[in-house]
Amino acid sequence: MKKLIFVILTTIYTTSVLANQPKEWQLGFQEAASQSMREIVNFHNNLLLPVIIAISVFVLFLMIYTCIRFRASRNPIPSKTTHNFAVEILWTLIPCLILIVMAVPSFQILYKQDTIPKAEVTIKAVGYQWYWGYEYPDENIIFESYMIKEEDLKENQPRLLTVDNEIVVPVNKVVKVLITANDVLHAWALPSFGVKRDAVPGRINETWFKAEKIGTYYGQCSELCGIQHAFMPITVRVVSEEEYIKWLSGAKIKFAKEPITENEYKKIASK
Ligand SMILES: [Cu+2]
Repeated sequence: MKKLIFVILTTIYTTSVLANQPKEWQLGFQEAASQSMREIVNFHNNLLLPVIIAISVFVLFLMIYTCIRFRASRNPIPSKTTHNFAVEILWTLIPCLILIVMAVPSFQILYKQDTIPKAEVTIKAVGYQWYWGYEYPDENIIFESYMIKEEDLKENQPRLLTVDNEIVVPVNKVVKVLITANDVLHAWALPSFGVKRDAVPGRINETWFKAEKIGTYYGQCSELCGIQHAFMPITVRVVSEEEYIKWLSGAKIKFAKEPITENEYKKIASK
């Protein structure tokens, strides 16, 4: 009994502390933290799920009905019908109509995600075997982001998802992400933002998100890219505008891409 209470308590506790990462025994999506993820979740919950359940129940009913009604003892002389015009038209038309009904909202969401609003922060993510490299092209910032090994994790840092240098972005700002790779195919994916794009060597893909809540969000490389595919997580820390500016001034010195002059250093440090 004590053990059971402990398990229930730890489940509730971890749920409230780590809100934006996969949870044990999780069903469904991670909590949405952007408008586009909310739309994806609505589409799934209010349209896809009912359609899937209705079709499954209907097919199950047909199978059970056929097994009982047309079993050998009840129906000794089977029908030899091979064609039925009306039924064939129906079982072609109805699935087509269902697909069209699903396609309309689905395309709406897809095209909305594809149109990138004016970006307030731009980040370039480069996939390497096996870590992510990030650049803030407008801020002269470049750094690498490696997973922290299990034995080095601190308290509350999730296993296989925590990195040494995370991306920091301001809350409620449009962040454009330019995605590419340096060696093989990778994919930059963040479930809470509803974002997933392939990282292709020699090509730049674009995506965007606007995080609505302050917090830490976790994602992973989502393209089988080699032996350490599972060990190149993505961590995004969403912070307030002031905190972001503070982080920027530190990062501009720590992660400077082009060497900065003494004057520039003083200017950044004074902020
Ligand atoms: Cu990868």
